[in-house]
Amino acid sequence: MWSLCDHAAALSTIVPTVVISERTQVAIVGAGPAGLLLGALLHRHGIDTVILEARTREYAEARIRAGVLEQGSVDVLREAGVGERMGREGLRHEGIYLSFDSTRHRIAVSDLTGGRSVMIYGQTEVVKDLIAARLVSGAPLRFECADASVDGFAGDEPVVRYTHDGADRELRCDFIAGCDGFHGVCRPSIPGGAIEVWSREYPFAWLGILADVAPSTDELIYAYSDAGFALHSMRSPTVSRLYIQVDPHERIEDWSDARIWEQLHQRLASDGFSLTEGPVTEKSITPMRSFVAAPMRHGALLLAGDAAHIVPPTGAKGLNLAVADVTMLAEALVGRLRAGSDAALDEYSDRCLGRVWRAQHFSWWMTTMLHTDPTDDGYGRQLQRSQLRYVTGSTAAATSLAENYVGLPLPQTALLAGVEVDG
Ligand code: RFL
Ligand code: PHB
Repeated sequence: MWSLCDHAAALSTIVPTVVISERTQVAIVGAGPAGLLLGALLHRHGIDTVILEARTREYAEARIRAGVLEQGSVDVLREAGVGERMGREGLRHEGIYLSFDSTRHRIAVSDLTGGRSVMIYGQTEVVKDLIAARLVSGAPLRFECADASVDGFAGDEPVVRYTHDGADRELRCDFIAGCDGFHGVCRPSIPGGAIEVWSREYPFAWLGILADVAPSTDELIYAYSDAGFALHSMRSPTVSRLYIQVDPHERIEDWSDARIWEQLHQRLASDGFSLTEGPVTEKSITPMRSFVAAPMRHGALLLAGDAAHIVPPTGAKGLNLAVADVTMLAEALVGRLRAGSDAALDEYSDRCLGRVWRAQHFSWWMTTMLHTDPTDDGYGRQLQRSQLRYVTGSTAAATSLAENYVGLPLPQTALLAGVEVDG
Protein backbone atom coordinates (compact mmCIF):
# COMPACT_ATOMS: atom_id res chain seq x y z
CA MET A 1 0.00 0.00 0.00
CA TRP A 2 1.20 3.53 -0.84
CA SER A 3 1.76 6.05 1.91
CA LEU A 4 0.68 9.68 1.44
CA CYS A 5 4.34 10.63 0.98
CA ASP A 6 4.87 8.08 -1.78
CA HIS A 7 1.75 9.38 -3.46
CA ALA A 8 2.93 13.02 -3.32
CA ALA A 9 6.38 12.06 -4.61
CA ALA A 10 4.87 10.14 -7.52
CA LEU A 11 2.56 13.05 -8.37
CA SER A 12 5.41 15.55 -8.37
CA THR A 13 7.18 13.51 -11.03
CA ILE A 14 4.08 13.28 -13.20
CA VAL A 15 2.46 16.72 -12.81
CA PRO A 16 4.51 19.47 -14.46
CA THR A 17 5.36 22.39 -12.18
CA VAL A 18 2.90 25.23 -12.66
CA VAL A 19 4.60 28.35 -13.98
CA ILE A 20 2.80 31.64 -13.57
CA SER A 21 3.27 33.50 -16.83
CA GLU A 22 2.74 37.19 -17.53
CA ARG A 23 3.75 39.75 -20.11
CA THR A 24 5.06 43.28 -20.08
CA GLN A 25 6.82 45.59 -22.50
CA VAL A 26 10.06 46.02 -20.54
CA ALA A 27 11.20 43.60 -17.83
CA ILE A 28 13.61 45.43 -15.54
CA VAL A 29 15.98 43.26 -13.49
CA GLY A 30 17.22 45.10 -10.39
CA ALA A 31 15.70 47.85 -8.23
CA GLY A 32 18.82 49.92 -7.65
CA PRO A 33 18.88 53.52 -8.88
CA ALA A 34 19.22 52.40 -12.54
CA GLY A 35 16.24 50.01 -12.57
CA LEU A 36 13.96 52.21 -10.49
CA LEU A 37 14.70 55.36 -12.47
CA LEU A 38 14.23 53.55 -15.79
CA GLY A 39 10.88 52.30 -14.50
CA ALA A 40 9.86 55.84 -13.51
CA LEU A 41 10.85 57.40 -16.86
CA LEU A 42 9.12 54.69 -18.88
CA HIS A 43 5.99 54.86 -16.74
CA ARG A 44 5.72 58.58 -17.44
CA HIS A 45 5.74 57.78 -21.15
CA GLY A 46 3.08 55.08 -21.00
CA ILE A 47 5.37 52.03 -21.29
CA ASP A 48 4.49 48.98 -19.16
CA THR A 49 7.31 47.66 -17.00
CA VAL A 50 7.76 45.12 -14.23
CA ILE A 51 10.72 45.60 -11.87
CA LEU A 52 12.17 42.44 -10.27
CA GLU A 53 14.53 42.81 -7.28
CA ALA A 54 16.37 40.01 -5.50
CA ARG A 55 16.56 41.72 -2.09
CA THR A 56 13.99 43.01 0.38
CA ARG A 57 12.73 46.58 0.24
CA GLU A 58 14.39 47.26 3.62
CA TYR A 59 17.76 46.08 2.31
CA ALA A 60 17.49 48.09 -0.92
CA GLU A 61 16.61 51.24 1.02
CA ALA A 62 19.38 50.87 3.59
CA ARG A 63 22.36 50.27 1.27
CA ILE A 64 24.71 53.20 1.95
CA ARG A 65 26.59 54.22 -1.18
CA ALA A 66 26.87 57.36 -3.27
CA GLY A 67 26.35 60.91 -2.12
CA VAL A 68 27.15 63.25 -5.00
CA LEU A 69 24.69 63.94 -7.82
CA GLU A 70 25.75 65.83 -10.90
CA GLN A 71 23.46 68.61 -12.01
CA GLY A 72 22.39 66.53 -15.02
CA SER A 73 21.33 63.71 -12.65
CA VAL A 74 19.37 66.16 -10.51
CA ASP A 75 17.54 67.37 -13.63
CA VAL A 76 16.63 63.81 -14.67
CA LEU A 77 15.37 62.92 -11.18
CA ARG A 78 13.17 66.03 -11.27
CA GLU A 79 11.91 65.04 -14.72
CA ALA A 80 11.08 61.58 -13.34
CA GLY A 81 8.91 63.22 -10.67
CA VAL A 82 11.13 62.49 -7.66
CA GLY A 83 12.84 65.84 -7.17
CA GLU A 84 10.69 67.31 -4.43
CA ARG A 85 12.42 66.02 -1.25
CA MET A 86 15.82 66.25 -2.94
CA GLY A 87 15.09 69.93 -3.61
CA ARG A 88 14.26 70.50 0.07
CA GLU A 89 16.91 68.34 1.76
CA GLY A 90 19.77 68.12 -0.75
CA LEU A 91 22.82 70.31 -0.22
CA ARG A 92 23.98 72.26 -3.28
CA HIS A 93 27.78 72.46 -3.42
CA GLU A 94 29.77 74.84 -5.61
CA GLY A 95 33.27 73.64 -4.82
CA ILE A 96 35.50 70.97 -3.29
CA TYR A 97 38.73 71.07 -1.32
CA LEU A 98 41.91 69.23 -2.20
CA SER A 99 44.08 68.86 0.91
CA PHE A 100 47.79 67.97 0.85
CA ASP A 101 50.96 69.01 2.67
CA SER A 102 48.93 70.57 5.53
CA THR A 103 47.07 72.97 3.23
CA ARG A 104 43.52 72.91 1.90
CA HIS A 105 42.99 74.32 -1.59
CA ARG A 106 39.51 75.13 -2.86
CA ILE A 107 38.54 74.19 -6.42
CA ALA A 108 35.76 76.65 -7.27
CA VAL A 109 33.83 74.14 -9.34
CA SER A 110 30.86 76.40 -10.17
CA ASP A 111 32.96 79.46 -11.05
CA LEU A 112 35.05 77.30 -13.38
CA THR A 113 32.09 75.67 -15.15
CA GLY A 114 29.77 78.57 -15.88
CA GLY A 115 27.69 78.04 -12.73
CA ARG A 116 27.19 74.26 -12.72
CA SER A 117 27.10 72.58 -9.30
CA VAL A 118 26.61 69.20 -7.61
CA MET A 119 23.99 68.08 -5.10
CA ILE A 120 24.82 66.16 -1.93
CA TYR A 121 21.89 63.78 -1.49
CA GLY A 122 22.39 60.15 -0.45
CA GLN A 123 21.73 57.27 -2.82
CA THR A 124 19.62 55.75 -0.04
CA GLU A 125 17.32 58.77 -0.26
CA VAL A 126 17.17 58.62 -4.08
CA VAL A 127 16.21 54.94 -3.85
CA LYS A 128 13.58 55.60 -1.15
CA ASP A 129 12.03 58.40 -3.24
CA LEU A 130 11.94 56.22 -6.38
CA ILE A 131 10.41 53.24 -4.54
CA ALA A 132 7.76 55.45 -2.94
CA ALA A 133 6.87 56.99 -6.32
CA ARG A 134 6.69 53.55 -7.95
CA LEU A 135 4.36 52.23 -5.27
CA VAL A 136 2.10 55.27 -5.62
CA SER A 137 1.99 54.75 -9.42
CA GLY A 138 0.75 51.18 -8.88
CA ALA A 139 3.23 49.81 -11.45
CA PRO A 140 4.65 46.40 -10.45
CA LEU A 141 7.77 46.31 -8.29
CA ARG A 142 8.56 42.90 -6.79
CA PHE A 143 11.10 42.38 -4.04
CA GLU A 144 12.62 39.03 -3.01
CA CYS A 145 12.60 37.55 -6.53
CA ALA A 146 14.95 34.54 -6.38
CA ASP A 147 16.94 32.68 -9.05
CA ALA A 148 16.31 35.13 -11.87
CA SER A 149 17.55 34.05 -15.30
CA VAL A 150 17.26 35.78 -18.68
CA ASP A 151 16.75 34.01 -21.97
CA GLY A 152 15.54 34.44 -25.55
CA PHE A 153 17.00 37.94 -25.96
CA ALA A 154 18.93 36.99 -29.11
CA GLY A 155 15.60 36.25 -30.85
CA ASP A 156 12.17 37.74 -30.46
CA GLU A 157 11.02 35.92 -27.32
CA PRO A 158 12.85 37.51 -24.41
CA VAL A 159 11.86 36.09 -21.05
CA VAL A 160 12.89 36.46 -17.42
CA ARG A 161 12.32 33.40 -15.23
CA TYR A 162 12.34 33.70 -11.45
CA THR A 163 10.62 32.49 -8.30
CA HIS A 164 8.51 34.68 -6.07
CA ASP A 165 6.26 33.86 -3.12
CA GLY A 166 7.12 30.18 -3.57
CA ALA A 167 5.93 30.09 -7.20
CA ASP A 168 7.89 29.68 -10.44
CA ARG A 169 7.20 32.61 -12.73
CA GLU A 170 8.09 33.78 -16.20
CA LEU A 171 7.89 37.31 -17.49
CA ARG A 172 7.68 37.54 -21.27
CA CYS A 173 8.53 40.91 -22.73
CA ASP A 174 9.75 42.96 -25.69
CA PHE A 175 12.96 44.03 -23.94
CA ILE A 176 14.95 43.09 -20.85
CA ALA A 177 16.77 45.91 -19.03
CA GLY A 178 19.74 44.47 -17.13
CA CYS A 179 19.97 46.90 -14.21
CA ASP A 180 21.16 44.27 -11.73
CA GLY A 181 24.51 45.73 -10.77
CA PHE A 182 28.03 44.35 -11.05
CA HIS A 183 27.17 40.96 -9.47
CA GLY A 184 23.88 40.47 -11.33
CA VAL A 185 22.82 37.72 -13.75
CA CYS A 186 22.23 39.69 -16.96
CA ARG A 187 25.80 40.43 -18.08
CA PRO A 188 27.03 36.86 -17.40
CA SER A 189 24.13 35.55 -19.54
CA ILE A 190 25.63 37.12 -22.66
CA PRO A 191 27.69 34.57 -24.62
CA GLY A 192 31.41 35.06 -23.95
CA GLY A 193 32.40 35.87 -27.52
CA ALA A 194 29.77 38.61 -27.81
CA ILE A 195 31.14 40.86 -25.10
CA GLU A 196 34.47 42.54 -24.50
CA VAL A 197 35.62 43.46 -21.03
CA TRP A 198 38.27 45.86 -19.67
CA SER A 199 39.11 46.05 -15.97
CA ARG A 200 41.62 47.23 -13.41
CA GLU A 201 41.99 46.31 -9.74
CA TYR A 202 43.58 48.75 -7.30
CA PRO A 203 45.83 47.79 -4.38
CA PHE A 204 43.55 49.58 -1.90
CA ALA A 205 39.95 49.77 -0.66
CA TRP A 206 37.79 52.38 1.10
CA LEU A 207 36.71 52.03 4.69
CA GLY A 208 33.61 54.23 5.02
CA ILE A 209 31.76 55.42 8.11
CA LEU A 210 28.54 57.27 8.72
CA ALA A 211 28.64 59.39 11.88
CA ASP A 212 25.94 61.30 13.75
CA VAL A 213 27.86 64.54 13.87
CA ALA A 214 27.65 67.83 11.99
CA PRO A 215 30.18 67.91 9.11
CA SER A 216 33.41 69.66 10.08
CA THR A 217 33.55 71.26 6.62
CA ASP A 218 31.21 73.23 4.36
CA GLU A 219 32.37 71.38 1.20
CA LEU A 220 33.84 67.91 0.55
CA ILE A 221 37.54 67.45 1.36
CA TYR A 222 39.59 65.03 -0.77
CA ALA A 223 42.85 64.57 1.19
CA TYR A 224 46.18 63.20 0.04
CA SER A 225 48.65 62.25 2.80
CA ASP A 226 51.58 59.90 3.30
CA ALA A 227 49.29 57.80 5.55
CA GLY A 228 46.84 57.37 2.65
CA PHE A 229 43.77 59.03 1.14
CA ALA A 230 40.84 60.34 3.19
CA LEU A 231 37.53 61.92 2.18
CA HIS A 232 35.26 64.04 4.32
CA SER A 233 31.76 64.00 2.85
CA MET A 234 28.33 64.42 4.40
CA ARG A 235 24.69 63.44 4.15
CA SER A 236 22.96 66.31 5.94
CA PRO A 237 23.74 69.19 8.34
CA THR A 238 23.84 66.60 11.16
CA VAL A 239 25.31 63.50 9.49
CA SER A 240 28.89 63.11 8.24
CA ARG A 241 30.19 60.50 5.79
CA LEU A 242 33.93 59.82 5.92
CA TYR A 243 36.27 57.43 4.14
CA ILE A 244 39.88 56.30 4.51
CA GLN A 245 42.02 54.29 2.13
CA VAL A 246 42.90 50.86 3.57
CA ASP A 247 44.51 47.67 2.31
CA PRO A 248 41.86 45.58 0.47
CA HIS A 249 42.56 42.62 2.78
CA GLU A 250 41.71 44.55 5.95
CA ARG A 251 38.81 43.24 8.05
CA ILE A 252 36.29 45.73 9.40
CA GLU A 253 36.39 43.96 12.82
CA ASP A 254 39.99 45.15 13.20
CA TRP A 255 39.01 48.80 12.88
CA SER A 256 37.67 50.23 16.13
CA ASP A 257 35.96 53.62 15.91
CA ALA A 258 38.91 55.15 17.79
CA ARG A 259 41.38 53.76 15.24
CA ILE A 260 39.34 55.14 12.34
CA TRP A 261 39.03 58.61 13.90
CA GLU A 262 42.75 58.65 14.65
CA GLN A 263 43.51 58.01 10.96
CA LEU A 264 40.97 60.60 9.85
CA HIS A 265 42.54 63.25 12.12
CA GLN A 266 45.99 62.44 10.75
CA ARG A 267 45.04 62.36 7.06
CA LEU A 268 42.67 65.35 7.02
CA ALA A 269 45.01 67.58 9.09
CA SER A 270 45.47 70.99 7.50
CA ASP A 271 45.97 74.55 8.67
CA GLY A 272 42.85 75.92 10.35
CA PHE A 273 40.87 72.65 10.07
CA SER A 274 39.61 70.67 13.01
CA LEU A 275 37.63 67.44 12.82
CA THR A 276 34.76 66.82 15.22
CA GLU A 277 34.08 63.18 16.14
CA GLY A 278 30.66 61.65 16.72
CA PRO A 279 28.92 58.29 17.19
CA VAL A 280 29.59 55.94 14.25
CA THR A 281 26.33 54.40 12.99
CA GLU A 282 27.66 52.35 10.04
CA LYS A 283 31.03 51.14 8.81
CA SER A 284 32.13 48.94 5.93
CA ILE A 285 35.01 48.24 3.54
CA THR A 286 34.60 48.42 -0.26
CA PRO A 287 37.22 47.19 -2.74
CA MET A 288 37.98 49.44 -5.70
CA ARG A 289 37.74 48.40 -9.29
CA SER A 290 37.38 49.85 -12.77
CA PHE A 291 35.38 47.76 -15.24
CA VAL A 292 33.68 48.20 -18.62
CA ALA A 293 31.76 45.61 -20.65
CA ALA A 294 30.82 46.43 -24.24
CA PRO A 295 28.61 46.55 -26.15
CA MET A 296 25.80 47.39 -23.76
CA ARG A 297 23.12 45.96 -26.06
CA HIS A 298 22.69 42.30 -27.05
CA GLY A 299 19.53 41.95 -29.11
CA ALA A 300 16.68 42.63 -26.73
CA LEU A 301 18.92 42.70 -23.61
CA LEU A 302 20.12 46.16 -22.64
CA LEU A 303 22.63 46.64 -19.84
CA ALA A 304 22.64 49.83 -17.76
CA GLY A 305 24.53 51.16 -14.72
CA ASP A 306 26.88 48.98 -12.67
CA ALA A 307 25.77 45.91 -14.66
CA ALA A 308 27.85 47.29 -17.54
CA HIS A 309 30.56 49.37 -15.87
CA ILE A 310 31.97 50.36 -12.51
CA VAL A 311 34.43 53.02 -11.41
CA PRO A 312 36.35 53.59 -8.19
CA PRO A 313 34.27 56.09 -6.17
CA THR A 314 36.93 58.84 -6.00
CA GLY A 315 35.34 60.68 -8.93
CA ALA A 316 31.77 60.25 -7.60
CA LYS A 317 30.65 58.98 -10.99
CA GLY A 318 28.99 55.53 -10.60
CA LEU A 319 25.45 56.64 -9.77
CA ASN A 320 25.65 59.49 -12.25
CA LEU A 321 26.62 57.12 -15.05
CA ALA A 322 23.69 54.88 -14.14
CA VAL A 323 21.36 57.90 -14.40
CA ALA A 324 22.83 58.89 -17.77
CA ASP A 325 22.52 55.34 -19.14
CA VAL A 326 18.87 54.94 -18.23
CA THR A 327 17.98 58.39 -19.51
CA MET A 328 19.29 57.38 -22.93
CA LEU A 329 17.78 53.91 -22.60
CA ALA A 330 14.34 55.31 -21.75
CA GLU A 331 14.45 57.55 -24.79
CA ALA A 332 15.51 54.62 -26.98
CA LEU A 333 12.76 52.32 -25.66
CA VAL A 334 10.06 54.96 -25.95
CA GLY A 335 11.20 55.62 -29.52
CA ARG A 336 10.94 51.90 -30.31
CA LEU A 337 7.79 50.96 -28.44
CA ARG A 338 5.72 54.06 -29.11
CA ALA A 339 7.03 55.38 -32.41
CA GLY A 340 8.43 52.21 -33.97
CA SER A 341 11.86 53.80 -34.49
CA ASP A 342 15.04 51.78 -33.86
CA ALA A 343 17.40 54.73 -34.36
CA ALA A 344 18.09 55.57 -30.70
CA LEU A 345 18.16 51.90 -29.72
CA ASP A 346 20.82 51.19 -32.32
CA GLU A 347 22.92 54.06 -30.95
CA TYR A 348 22.31 53.26 -27.27
CA SER A 349 25.57 51.44 -26.53
CA ASP A 350 27.87 53.86 -28.35
CA ARG A 351 26.16 56.90 -26.86
CA CYS A 352 26.60 55.54 -23.34
CA LEU A 353 30.15 54.31 -23.82
CA GLY A 354 31.51 57.71 -24.86
CA ARG A 355 30.45 59.11 -21.52
CA VAL A 356 31.42 55.94 -19.65
CA TRP A 357 35.04 56.09 -20.86
CA ARG A 358 35.34 59.78 -19.94
CA ALA A 359 34.16 58.92 -16.42
CA GLN A 360 36.48 55.90 -16.36
CA HIS A 361 39.45 58.10 -17.10
CA PHE A 362 38.46 60.81 -14.62
CA SER A 363 37.83 58.26 -11.84
CA TRP A 364 41.14 56.50 -12.51
CA TRP A 365 42.94 59.87 -12.62
CA MET A 366 41.44 61.11 -9.32
CA THR A 367 42.16 57.72 -7.73
CA THR A 368 45.79 57.51 -8.79
CA MET A 369 46.42 61.17 -7.92
CA LEU A 370 45.03 60.87 -4.39
CA HIS A 371 45.83 57.35 -3.10
CA THR A 372 49.20 56.15 -1.88
CA ASP A 373 50.36 53.07 -3.75
CA PRO A 374 51.95 50.49 -1.40
CA THR A 375 54.28 49.35 -4.20
CA ASP A 376 55.56 52.87 -4.92
CA ASP A 377 59.28 53.47 -4.44
CA GLY A 378 58.80 57.19 -3.83
CA TYR A 379 58.80 58.30 -7.47
CA GLY A 380 55.02 58.02 -7.67
CA ARG A 381 54.54 60.30 -4.65
CA GLN A 382 56.67 62.98 -6.24
CA LEU A 383 54.49 62.80 -9.35
CA GLN A 384 51.32 62.95 -7.25
CA ARG A 385 52.50 66.06 -5.35
CA SER A 386 53.51 67.71 -8.61
CA GLN A 387 50.07 66.95 -10.08
CA LEU A 388 48.27 68.23 -6.98
CA ARG A 389 50.28 71.47 -7.04
CA TYR A 390 49.47 71.86 -10.75
CA VAL A 391 45.74 71.19 -10.33
CA THR A 392 45.45 73.64 -7.45
CA GLY A 393 47.76 76.25 -9.00
CA SER A 394 46.70 76.36 -12.65
CA THR A 395 43.27 77.61 -13.69
CA ALA A 396 43.44 75.44 -16.82
CA ALA A 397 44.10 72.27 -14.79
CA ALA A 398 41.51 73.16 -12.13
CA THR A 399 38.93 73.83 -14.87
CA SER A 400 39.51 70.38 -16.32
CA LEU A 401 38.95 68.76 -12.91
CA ALA A 402 35.85 70.92 -12.28
CA GLU A 403 34.33 70.16 -15.69
CA ASN A 404 34.67 66.42 -15.14
CA TYR A 405 33.48 66.61 -11.53
CA VAL A 406 30.19 68.36 -12.37
CA GLY A 407 29.81 65.99 -15.32
CA LEU A 408 29.24 66.40 -19.01
CA PRO A 409 25.81 67.81 -19.76
CA LEU A 410 23.43 65.00 -20.63
CA PRO A 411 22.56 64.89 -24.31
CA GLN A 412 19.36 66.90 -24.63
CA THR A 413 17.02 63.98 -25.06
CA ALA A 414 13.41 64.53 -25.94
CA LEU A 415 12.51 62.97 -22.60
CA LEU A 416 14.45 65.61 -20.69
CA ALA A 417 12.84 68.36 -22.66
CA GLY A 418 9.48 66.97 -21.50
CA VAL A 419 8.50 66.32 -25.12
CA GLU A 420 6.20 63.48 -26.10
CA VAL A 421 8.61 61.19 -27.94
CA ASP A 422 5.98 59.65 -30.19
CA GLY A 423 4.51 63.02 -31.05
P1 RFL B 1 23.04 48.74 -7.92
O1 RFL B 1 22.85 49.92 -7.01
O2 RFL B 1 24.08 47.75 -7.56
O3 RFL B 1 21.63 48.02 -8.04
C1 RFL B 1 21.49 46.74 -8.63
C2 RFL B 1 20.26 46.08 -8.05
O4 RFL B 1 20.06 44.82 -8.68
C3 RFL B 1 19.74 43.86 -7.69
N1 RFL B 1 20.08 42.53 -8.21
C4 RFL B 1 19.15 41.64 -8.66
N2 RFL B 1 17.82 41.73 -8.74
C5 RFL B 1 17.15 40.64 -9.25
N3 RFL B 1 17.77 39.50 -9.63
C6 RFL B 1 19.12 39.39 -9.55
N4 RFL B 1 19.71 38.27 -9.94
C7 RFL B 1 19.85 40.50 -9.06
N5 RFL B 1 21.17 40.72 -8.86
C8 RFL B 1 21.28 41.97 -8.35
C9 RFL B 1 20.58 44.30 -6.51
O5 RFL B 1 20.08 43.74 -5.28
C10 RFL B 1 20.42 45.80 -6.57
O6 RFL B 1 19.28 46.25 -5.88
O7 RFL B 1 23.35 49.20 -9.42
P2 RFL B 1 22.81 50.49 -10.24
O8 RFL B 1 21.32 50.62 -10.10
O9 RFL B 1 23.43 50.36 -11.57
O10 RFL B 1 23.43 51.75 -9.47
C11 RFL B 1 24.81 51.98 -9.45
C12 RFL B 1 25.22 52.69 -8.16
O11 RFL B 1 24.69 51.96 -7.04
C13 RFL B 1 26.74 52.81 -8.01
O12 RFL B 1 27.34 53.11 -9.25
C14 RFL B 1 27.15 53.91 -7.00
O13 RFL B 1 26.74 53.58 -5.70
C15 RFL B 1 28.65 54.14 -7.02
N6 RFL B 1 29.09 55.12 -6.00
C16 RFL B 1 29.00 56.48 -6.24
N7 RFL B 1 28.45 56.94 -7.37
C17 RFL B 1 28.30 58.28 -7.56
O14 RFL B 1 27.82 58.70 -8.63
N8 RFL B 1 28.66 59.21 -6.63
C18 RFL B 1 29.21 58.83 -5.45
O15 RFL B 1 29.47 59.70 -4.61
C19 RFL B 1 29.43 57.43 -5.24
N9 RFL B 1 29.97 57.00 -4.08
C20 RFL B 1 29.63 54.68 -4.79
C21 RFL B 1 30.07 55.66 -3.85
C22 RFL B 1 29.73 53.34 -4.49
C23 RFL B 1 30.29 52.95 -3.29
N10 RFL B 1 30.34 51.57 -3.03
C24 RFL B 1 29.86 50.99 -1.84
C25 RFL B 1 30.56 50.67 -4.14
C26 RFL B 1 30.63 55.28 -2.65
C27 RFL B 1 30.78 53.93 -2.37
C28 RFL B 1 31.44 53.56 -1.09
C1 PHB C 1 29.92 60.04 -0.53
O1 PHB C 1 29.43 61.02 0.06
O2 PHB C 1 29.59 58.88 -0.25
C2 PHB C 1 30.96 60.27 -1.58
C3 PHB C 1 31.28 61.56 -1.93
C4 PHB C 1 32.24 61.78 -2.90
C5 PHB C 1 32.86 60.70 -3.50
C6 PHB C 1 32.51 59.41 -3.16
C7 PHB C 1 31.55 59.18 -2.18
O3 PHB C 1 33.81 60.93 -4.44
